[in-house]
Amino acid sequence: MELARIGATEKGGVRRLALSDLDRQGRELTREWFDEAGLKITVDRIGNIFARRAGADPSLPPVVSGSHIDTQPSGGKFDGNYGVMAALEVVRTLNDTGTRTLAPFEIAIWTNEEGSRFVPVMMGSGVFAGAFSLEHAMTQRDADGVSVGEALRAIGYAGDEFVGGRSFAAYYEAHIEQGPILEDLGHTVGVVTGALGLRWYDLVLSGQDSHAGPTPMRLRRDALLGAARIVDRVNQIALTRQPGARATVGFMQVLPNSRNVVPGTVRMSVDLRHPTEAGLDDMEAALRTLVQAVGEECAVEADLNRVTSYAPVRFDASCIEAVRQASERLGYSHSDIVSGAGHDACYVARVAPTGMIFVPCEGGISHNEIENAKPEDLEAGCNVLLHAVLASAGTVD
Ligand code: HGY
Ligand code: MN
Ligand code: MN
Repeated sequence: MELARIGATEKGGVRRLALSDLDRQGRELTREWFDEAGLKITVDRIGNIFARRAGADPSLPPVVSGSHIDTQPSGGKFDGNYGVMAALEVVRTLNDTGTRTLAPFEIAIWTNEEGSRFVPVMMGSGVFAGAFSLEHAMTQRDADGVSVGEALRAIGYAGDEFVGGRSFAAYYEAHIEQGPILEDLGHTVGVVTGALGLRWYDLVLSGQDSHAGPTPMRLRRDALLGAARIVDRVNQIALTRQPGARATVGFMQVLPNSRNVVPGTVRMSVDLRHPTEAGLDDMEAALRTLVQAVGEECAVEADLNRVTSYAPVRFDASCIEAVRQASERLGYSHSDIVSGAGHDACYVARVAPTGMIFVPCEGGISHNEIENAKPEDLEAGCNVLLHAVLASAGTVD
């Protein structure tokens, strides 16, 4: 709740865009808490923060847990932030109980998970896992033309540490489900087995600006008409591939955006998700076909570019089992679940045994300022995280 005050919005949400000064303030506040907990902090070149608690055997690879503190423009208090706070709660509990783990334990805060201000999504964890290069990430620009490198330096988080190149004994991420499944089942814990694959596209439709009055309908090259047809047909791509497929147009710029000008240009996003790679290929083929058809129907040029993607993810069997065992031992109702959302865990899974713990959120609503979760569910997630971490890190008397 204290962290949620940084970037707090009127409606009780949080707007703390990646690499903004609010992100800096959030990083500073969590570092204060990490310092109080006696953790040793390092920052890598893409701004990922790692806060280390010593283990009895410092030579062992650490068990790591964390998430992100950057939010959507109209985000909630819990998306990402909960996972970082849960990892901090694990450290505080280990400190309070004087528990020594055999392996070191680290909290991770990953840079720019949301991919809203800067594409690609899950940027810090993606560089760490080698999904794309540091240079590729650093040169990406936001809508105002500010680069990741400039923004990182402006907030003082262009760290010294090399990005990645080290493995973890295990990585666990606690996160709200951001969908309705656990709440509908009345279950407290989601044992996350994997995540949908994702493909993001930028689409530019180029027609011709013209006067809304004298221009005959037959002569128009209306980019917004094309965009409207594409939005509907993108939706159909998912509706005809249920239950696994998801398709969304979330971003659109209409130019010149004047009520009496036929719009000549539209810039828009397309977000496709599916549980299988073959499913994503099929959806992408359908997208390319429909964009081509609409271009012809509306006499507009269509420039479609895939800007980021990752394959469907399967988490590590031993991490999944550790989460399930902990839920059983603690007496929490639980069910296996595949994540519809992307998470830093999706990239970390490429370089370390990885698992996730979901807890319900109210009405399954997220990426919305009203996002909410019950303290008892958040506590349950922390408890499962603590026991999964102990199972992987081992303890010494
Ligand atoms: O897009 C996602 O799934 C995540 O919220 N970044
Ligand atoms: Mn998230
Ligand atoms: Mn999110």
